Amino acid sequence: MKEKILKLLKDNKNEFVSGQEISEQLNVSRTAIWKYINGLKEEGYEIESVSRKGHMLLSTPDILNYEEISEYLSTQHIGREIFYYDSIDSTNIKAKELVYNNEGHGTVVIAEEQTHGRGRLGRDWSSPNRKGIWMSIILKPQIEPQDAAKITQIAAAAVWKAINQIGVITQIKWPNDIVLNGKKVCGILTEMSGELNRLNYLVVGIGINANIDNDEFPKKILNMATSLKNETGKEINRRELVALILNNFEALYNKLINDNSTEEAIKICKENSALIGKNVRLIIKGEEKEAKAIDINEDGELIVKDKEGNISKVISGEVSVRGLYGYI
Ligand code: BT5
Repeated sequence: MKEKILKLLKDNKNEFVSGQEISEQLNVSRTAIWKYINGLKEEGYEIESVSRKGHMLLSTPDILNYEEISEYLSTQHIGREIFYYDSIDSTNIKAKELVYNNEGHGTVVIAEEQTHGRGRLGRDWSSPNRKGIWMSIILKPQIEPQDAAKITQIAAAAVWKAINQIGVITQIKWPNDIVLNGKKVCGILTEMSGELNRLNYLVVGIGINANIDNDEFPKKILNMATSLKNETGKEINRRELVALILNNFEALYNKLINDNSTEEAIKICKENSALIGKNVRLIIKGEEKEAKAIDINEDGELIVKDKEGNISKVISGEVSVRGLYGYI
């Protein structure tokens, strides 16, 4: 109901909508309307309420709840259920809890701030309040556990496409980063629960530095991290970007599930790769190896060639990839 009232106010922005009209159109009591309007005000919606005139929406807050995102959303399943939090430890952790409470495929968890945002291999992910997009998607696909890596490539391609749709051209640094001007603007953390040959569920965590200013990054990552706003000088519309990512993700994900095809996603990852053609350092469990990145195969694995000319596949799980002299 809250969503419907908000839509009515949005359809009549800067005009009063009377309590009577809301009550008749949505078949809800005047007392209930007050309750919903007060709830909206608490969330940061600026609404002027005048007796005998009604309610007028003056401004909407920059928040990532379902009501704001759904305006741009064209998916069937992904993001049709959104759990929205002001501040939580980690959206990936919350998503896993929700799966245990039977939350289904396509549910998305979004937080304005994470107090313990997580990267891969136990690393930290800095997630300042209202400055980025910190979200996790719950998936229950019928795929083999070894295909889970493809999902990270699909997510990377979806993010790349979405950022491209808002006019910014980035690069994808296999397996899980999006970079802009040589610095990281997005990281992806795919976590899986399953047995040897059966996948129970996946949680795809996506973190995007949208509007973070330089002084809001921890000092130790300033040399490798940046935000879309920092690089473009423009404030990013986070709700549009969230929806674009989910729209693209669902389309690419459906191709995997329905046609067993990763073609489009891998094409995006290859054509916009920050690594292919470059000499890189592969860091696996503390050991470093130098190689040239030459391709990404249809399973989402990186193909590299070592100094002796041997070609091998790198599987994403345990590896960090770095440039010879720095982050890329
Ligand atoms: C990642 O790990 O890049 C995966 C990040 C996933 C974050 C999302 S946010 C929503 C969801 N909920 C979570 O708790 N996590 C996911 P990795 O490749 O391991 O990179 C982590 C490293 O990136 C850290 O060790 C830092 O050096 C650096 N880093 C930390 N915060 C950053 C930020 N905001 N921007 C860029 N780099 C960052």
